[in-house]
Amino acid sequence: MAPAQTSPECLFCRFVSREIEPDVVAETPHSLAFRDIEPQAPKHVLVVPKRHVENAGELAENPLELADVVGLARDVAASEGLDAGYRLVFNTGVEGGQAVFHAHLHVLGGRRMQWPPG
Ligand code: DGP
Repeated sequence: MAPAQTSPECLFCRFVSREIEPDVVAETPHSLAFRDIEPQAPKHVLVVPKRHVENAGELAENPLELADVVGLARDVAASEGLDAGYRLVFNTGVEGGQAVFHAHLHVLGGRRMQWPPG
């Protein structure tokens, strides 16, 4: 897998390097999971690739890295006790609701999710 590359301007890269310490839940050599600062559900964790990629589409160019992110999200859901279910979301692009342009997978749970999303 490609070595981790960071972008000095990127908030989530600064979390990965621990220049800023997020509330870390779990990590692998390639992915980091931390609590969202604006939780939208009782449990809300973000899982990011340690390498700087802008969005989920770019992340998909490296299937092993994508699988690592999704696998860590699954493990976080289990460790957070989300046995009844949870939602995984990649907001992608401005119209997709993406505000931070370092790919991140939202893990949301602890309440019944609605559909369609807003
Ligand atoms: P998105 O809209 O998909 O780009 O989600 C960005 C998420 O990042 C949003 O749910 C809030 C979260 N976030 C923004 N700034 C911070 C921060 O400083 N710390 C943490 N833990 N989360 C942040």
